Parts: sequence; C-alpha cells; structure tokens
Amino acid sequence: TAHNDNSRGSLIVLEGLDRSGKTSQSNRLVTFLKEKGLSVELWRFPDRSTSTGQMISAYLANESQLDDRAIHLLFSANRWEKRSLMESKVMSGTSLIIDRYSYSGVAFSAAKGLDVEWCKAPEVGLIAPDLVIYLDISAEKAAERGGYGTERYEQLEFQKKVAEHYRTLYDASWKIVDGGLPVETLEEQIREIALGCILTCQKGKPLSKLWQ
Ligand code: 2DT
Repeated sequence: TAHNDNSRGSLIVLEGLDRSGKTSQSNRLVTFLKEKGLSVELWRFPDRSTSTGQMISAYLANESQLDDRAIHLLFSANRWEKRSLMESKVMSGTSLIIDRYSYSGVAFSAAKGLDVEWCKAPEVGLIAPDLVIYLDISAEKAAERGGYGTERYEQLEFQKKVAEHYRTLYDASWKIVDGGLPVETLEEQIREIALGCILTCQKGKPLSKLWQ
C-alpha cells in the first residue's frame, strides 16, 4: 500500500464520546501506518494552536463564557481555517487521521439544544471525510473509565445527549466499532478498516464535500 506518486491520501476521522478511546486509537493508527511506510499525519479538532483555537481552549477550560452559537461558529471557523491545508496534504498523497471533526461540532452543540440544521449549516462545504470511525460506547461505560476531566462537557448527562445526536449523523462513510473492546482488538479492527479506505482513495475515489 505504499502510495504511487500521483495517488491521493485519505481523510479519516475518529469520533466518539469523551473517554471512548479516540485519542489513543488515533495515535496507535498513525504509528501503524507510518511503520507501513505511508505518508500520514495526526490532526485534531479543536486545533488549539491557532488564535481561534485559543479562544476555544479558554472556553472549554471554563476560563471564558461565550454564547452557544458564538462558540459553535468558532469551532467551525477552526475547521475552515485548516481547509486548504487539509486539501493540499490529501491531494499530495498524505493521509490525515483526525481526532474529531464536524460531527463533534454538531453533536455537542445540538446536545445544548441548538437546532441540528442550524448547527450543520456552517460545516457545509468542508471536505467530507472518506471514512468516519465511530467508537461506540455508552456514556455510563465511558464515565467508569477513570472518570471525566474538568472540561466543560465532561458530564454524564450531557454525554448521553451527545451520544443521541451522534446517532442521527450516521451515513455511508461511517464505520461503527465497539469502543468497549480490549484496546488491541479494537486497534486491529481499526487498522483493517483504515487500510481498506486508504486503498480505495489511492485508486482514485474523488474527494467530496460535507452535507451538500
Ligand atoms: P477534546 O477533549 O477532544 O480536545 O475536545 N467539541 C469539539 C465541540 O463542542 N465542537 C467541535 O467542533 C469539536 C471539534 C468536544 C474538546 C471538546 O470540544 C468539543 C469535546
């Protein structure tokens, strides 16, 4: 699966509740793909390194208050500011493994009671992932894993609502895996799904846009 000179990379997103294992599985997947000789980068949203990202980070740490719609649009802007780099990386053959994307954007804001269509609107036209791997785990089970941190959304009742909204976003690009499996078993499943996706993209599957 080493890539040909003109084949494109893949955009692979991992989604799931807090403590579903996304971050550690993203890391493991990137290490595996690099060892295979593939060109791959690990990205995450929010990208806290930009000025928008710093506003988001302060909000998540409860160091600032923002209107629900204002923070929603900041999360979205934080993706738009990375869109062209994302496209050039993928088109030049690098695969991006992304820890959270627009699905988190919609599921978390909708869980606060914002209208789902309103939440989707600013995401329309971003690059659509080739594959979304959803680490399925109940909010209760996730909470048992050493507990949540101190960030704003890390509460059981809220996470239950997030899970309900994630469920409404499933589409053909999603693969749902059992986030309750042992780490190595899950890692193996994710490798296989990701490699399949990378191969399909190398063969020329076109990039598409989100929700239009
Ligand atoms: P991390 O703990 O993974 O850094 O996530 N979130 C994330 C949103 O509300 N909207 C978004 O668009 C994104 C990408 C999910 C930080 C928290 O931010 C939430 C958890």
